[in-house]
Amino acid sequence: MRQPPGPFREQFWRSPLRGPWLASILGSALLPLIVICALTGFLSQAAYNPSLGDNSPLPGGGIGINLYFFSWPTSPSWIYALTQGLHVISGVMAIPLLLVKLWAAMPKLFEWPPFRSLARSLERASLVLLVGGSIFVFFTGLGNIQIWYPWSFSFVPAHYYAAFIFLGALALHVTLKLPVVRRAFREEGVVRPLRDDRAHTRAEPAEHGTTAPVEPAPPTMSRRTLLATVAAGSAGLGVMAAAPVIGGPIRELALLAPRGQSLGDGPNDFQVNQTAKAAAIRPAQTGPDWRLVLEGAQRVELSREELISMPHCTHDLTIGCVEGWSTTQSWTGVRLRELASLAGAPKGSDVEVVSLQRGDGFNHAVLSSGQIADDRSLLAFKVNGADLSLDHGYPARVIVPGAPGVHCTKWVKSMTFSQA
Ligand SMILES: Nc1nc2c(c(=O)[nH]1)N[C@H]1C(S)=C(S)[C@@H](COP(=O)(O)O)O[C@H]1N2
Ligand SMILES: [Mo]
Repeated sequence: MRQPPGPFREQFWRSPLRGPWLASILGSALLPLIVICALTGFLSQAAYNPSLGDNSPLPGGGIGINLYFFSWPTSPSWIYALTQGLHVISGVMAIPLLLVKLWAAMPKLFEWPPFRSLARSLERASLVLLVGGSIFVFFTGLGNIQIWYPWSFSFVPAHYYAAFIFLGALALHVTLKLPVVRRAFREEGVVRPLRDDRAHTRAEPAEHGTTAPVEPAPPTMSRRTLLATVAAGSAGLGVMAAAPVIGGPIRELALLAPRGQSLGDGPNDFQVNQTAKAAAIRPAQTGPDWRLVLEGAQRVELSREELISMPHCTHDLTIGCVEGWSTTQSWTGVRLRELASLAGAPKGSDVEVVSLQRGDGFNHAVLSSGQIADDRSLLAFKVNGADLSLDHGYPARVIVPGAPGVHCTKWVKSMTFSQA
């Protein structure tokens, strides 16, 4: 086959920075972030308690690939805020590294001839899954935290199953490239190339099958400038992603978070996921006619006054949202355990909580017996000493320590206790 012109010729790729060492250092920096992101991603799935009711965000509960094998804990109460925060922070921090890694590997995309041997062809096919999978997983993840869905498929299953493809291809890639990394670090040193300023920057030896250029251009920057720029970008994004997790005054640094604005006022002035308006909650539904319906061995209806007159308590609890923000507030309400016994719930019951809100998947959730049993799990009617605002779930909302925010149902209408 005649070699086509342009990028299909080795001479086209001239950056003196490209080569096995650069690929190795970028890969080594990227790998820990991806490992953290993957582990916390799978934990997020477990946190939904997917075996309860229709809690699983995956169709059919996970079609065979369900890594859920333990009951999500309620302690520490910020566990989900932490794991999901790490998922979003590590994922966002990986993006600049990933982009530069793709740039560094670009000549591979145009290697000619495309079919040299079966082994090489299989490796290249796996690169399609690696590159395509990584772009897909990071792009959809970024879209989700921006609440921006420029696609018509369902986010969670697509993001979840694509992660398997990406991670499978990555495992193969790491295995195949380990000798290359070893050799690059042995020959160039792990950090030695960082000592060279621009004047001393030399291309790595051009060898067939590597990304080191055969006709290097003069350097326009040193490797350390390139890596420092990427590291600064990664760290900057990390701070912006960590700000809404940590909260407090540094929340202002959450320049990437679309929910960075404050909603509500006074004691209710903290992050809102979906406003009452967006959830189409009508004032009449939350007025004096509102009743909380409890179903267990018996059916009990409570007005808000009756709910408030029950024994209640106050706890500082964290809402951790899947989108990577969290907020800790002081919640007052009746223990779920108390409501379970009032309804005559059978021992070991789960509870399905249903909202006044209609439609979307946010309007109900199933909580486990372990979550009900925790003394801090509340049907809250106050926050920070004031009545809940309509946006935070007035007349009453669930708050469960350690649970994903999405299970802390607002505008609760009914709670049905039943044995799993
Ligand atoms: N009925 C209802 N409850 C809901 C939601 C919702 O959209 N509708 N959003 C959930 C999500 S995803 C989160 S993170 C928390 C956020 O609670 P907040 O809006 O009071 O901060 O509420 C949860 N409860
Ligand atoms: Mo959320």
